[in-house]
Amino acid sequence: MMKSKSFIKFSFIAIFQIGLFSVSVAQNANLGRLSISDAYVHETVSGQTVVTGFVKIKNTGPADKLVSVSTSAGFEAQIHAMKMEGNIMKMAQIPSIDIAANSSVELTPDGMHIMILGLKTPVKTGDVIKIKLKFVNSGEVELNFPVKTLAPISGHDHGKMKM
Ligand SMILES: [Cu+2]
Repeated sequence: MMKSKSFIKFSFIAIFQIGLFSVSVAQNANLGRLSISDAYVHETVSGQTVVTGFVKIKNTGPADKLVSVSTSAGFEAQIHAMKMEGNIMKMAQIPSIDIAANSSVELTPDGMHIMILGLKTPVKTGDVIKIKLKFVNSGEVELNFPVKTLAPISGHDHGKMKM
């Protein structure tokens, strides 16, 4: 009896640690001729079940294409772009992101981004979400997307400075 109980306990701890502290996934990756860097997601606010992810992709090889994103952190991950509808900026799902030969593509808050829908638990600064990126030519890689706070960190937002 004692043996099986402690076995269950150890199994539980092992699974728990794999989920939280896996170090096999990096924040930057080289995948074929692609170098992927600066991955992050925005911190969620209370009640928010979507989160946006951003990353830089530098291609020193032939043309490639980001064809899918996936994560176990939410029910679904999509590739999104911003587009103007009248005077309103709206986001819409797009099927893929072209990465031209010898070029760089940056996913940014005002441009193309990764959108995770149905986030299972809220995330805050210090947390990490794993997102898998799949490219048509270079294959796939899973990256750590650390959570960054939404507040501006540069000194350019003078509106929020106390005078
Ligand atoms: Cu979006």
